[in-house]
Amino acid sequence: MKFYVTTPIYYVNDVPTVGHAYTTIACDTLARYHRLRGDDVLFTTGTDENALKVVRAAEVQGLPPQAFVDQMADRFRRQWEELTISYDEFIRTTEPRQHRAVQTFFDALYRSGDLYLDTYEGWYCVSDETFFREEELIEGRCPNPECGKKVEWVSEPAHFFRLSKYQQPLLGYIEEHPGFLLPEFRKNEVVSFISGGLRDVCVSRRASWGIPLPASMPDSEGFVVYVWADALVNYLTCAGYPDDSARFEHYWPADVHVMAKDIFVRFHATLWPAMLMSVGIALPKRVVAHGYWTQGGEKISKSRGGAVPRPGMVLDQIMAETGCTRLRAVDALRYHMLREAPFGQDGEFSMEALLGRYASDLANDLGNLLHRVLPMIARYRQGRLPEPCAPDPELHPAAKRAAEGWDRAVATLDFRGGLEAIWGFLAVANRYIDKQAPWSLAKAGEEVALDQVLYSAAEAIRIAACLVSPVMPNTAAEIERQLGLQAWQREWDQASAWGLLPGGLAIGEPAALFPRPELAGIEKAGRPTVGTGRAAKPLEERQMISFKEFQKLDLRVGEILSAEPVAGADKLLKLTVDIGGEQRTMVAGIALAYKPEGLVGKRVVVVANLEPATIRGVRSEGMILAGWVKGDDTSISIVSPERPVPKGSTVS
Ligand code: ME8
Repeated sequence: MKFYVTTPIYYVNDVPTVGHAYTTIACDTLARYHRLRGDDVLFTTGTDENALKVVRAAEVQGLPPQAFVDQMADRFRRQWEELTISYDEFIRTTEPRQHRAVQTFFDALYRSGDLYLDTYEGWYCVSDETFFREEELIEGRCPNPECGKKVEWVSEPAHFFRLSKYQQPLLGYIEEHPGFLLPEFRKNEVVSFISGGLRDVCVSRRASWGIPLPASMPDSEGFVVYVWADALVNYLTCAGYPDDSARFEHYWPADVHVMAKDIFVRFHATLWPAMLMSVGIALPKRVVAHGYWTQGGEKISKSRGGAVPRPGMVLDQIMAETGCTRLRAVDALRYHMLREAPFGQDGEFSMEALLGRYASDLANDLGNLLHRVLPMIARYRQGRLPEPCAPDPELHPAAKRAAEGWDRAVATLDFRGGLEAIWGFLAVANRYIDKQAPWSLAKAGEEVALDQVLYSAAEAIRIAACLVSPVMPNTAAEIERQLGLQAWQREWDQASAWGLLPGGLAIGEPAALFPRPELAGIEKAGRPTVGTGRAAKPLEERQMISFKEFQKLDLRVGEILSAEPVAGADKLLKLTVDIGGEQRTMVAGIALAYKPEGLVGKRVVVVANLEPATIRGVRSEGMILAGWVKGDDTSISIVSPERPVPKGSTVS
């Protein structure tokens, strides 16, 4: 099976943001997954360099356009390498192969009778590189809500493409191919856009920077191809068009074009399929639009002023906050972005949420699995894996469910759903270790059972590495190294298989996978590490309370009976706590440090006589105590009695 996946080719007027990184990471994940399945993958990305806004950006920098685009394309390439993007082709639209492809394509458009010369009179938004009619403008500006920039009047001879001719063929095609456009609600936008009437579009400009119209076309002198009509053809060029027809026949049509909603309706779901219909080339199998990454509700964009989150900055911050390596930070960013936003919807980008996921999902769920099991193999079995045992009746089916869950979810690019399925397996694996308590088996001298549990737990780790590898390739390789699997040939089927680890395998050198800040001993200015506590002020500076005042506090031991997220609040959990014959609802800001399911049954210390308050519509009747580094919600650690005491016991 072949699998051809594309990112948009990005404008090089500025360096990439986390928004560009997201599309590229999503496509990389698809490419890696399909390679693991043994598919022949073509994964392409690149840069869109023939735009007017690129020429203007070069002018601002005082550079000739070619020197400017060379420099910027290089920055994109380096950025993708840093994020371990495994592209097969990086195309630049200034390359000769793109010139040949675009000219061949335009020649074919002309021969199909769909190009004609006329005069364009209307508006052009340079930022969006889009032509607009007077009635489309909003208060005389670009109607795109994320742009709203001033538009320029254009009155010049231009070539038009007969888009209007394709209104019915496009609607028919969309109806007959239900999987062509995703998600469904965006497909409806496309249908209403096309049904609203299509006008012929201008596809050439009088300019010197860009790809000249083919000389074979009459009246081509002095014209270059409109940047969008040029850029879309990159998808054909990367597959071998027009020079390598065997390669082109093999890879085309693309299996999926991925992009954000900004360039979906007008360009990828309307203009592109219509142009392909015109020249008689098959349409891509699937065109998919995801939502925007926002900050403060506004789209993160290169042209927006202020601090725009760039991938490099984000990696620096993850490393500074956690003490992890750069490759681990790369994987944390990749994981967070795919897990956070439901595909198709907008997602708010926040470092706080990213670090929360780092602590709970990566350091706790994934990292702990490894760090609990490998030291026990070292300690109880001198670092050598016991012999393979029969498939564990809990772990093996759970692994299969996770792999199938990912397969199903990823077919519709539901990365979040796919990762939830995988994290379901990690929860089963962690529970397995709790339940089997290998440390107790060791104490009791139950050697056969201990062998079985250690082997099964190691298999669970091997499977986890395989499952997470499309999203976190660097972490998967590091887990395998720590297991002792150097140069392991990973395949997707191995996630559902059992017993692949050879008995007697010598496990590798352990190292913290996702170190936690408190372990890395990171000291922030004015911010002590967790555990060392805030430096105490001299006694006389502190506000003192009398013993009598202290006695007013009704502190009691409680047990958490249930925990669930509070809708619309990232940090809050709604808890039901039994404080000794009485059940209370409490809202606690601990969601970045604890998962609801891990809290049930936990003993906590509660302020039982705190005035009730309504938080996000939930009445909270008390407060649970926790230690934390002020300002760092991921550092929260609940106060729990050191030894079992009955619920309702007084704390004083
Ligand atoms: O449109 N959220 O290039 P471009 C999500 N050259 N995705 C985002 C994003 C955000 N805040 N910001 C950028 C172009 N993206 C054309 C494409 S293709 C034939 C030509 C991603 O540099 C997303 O994939 O403006 C979006 O569609 C793309 O970058 C736009 O990149």
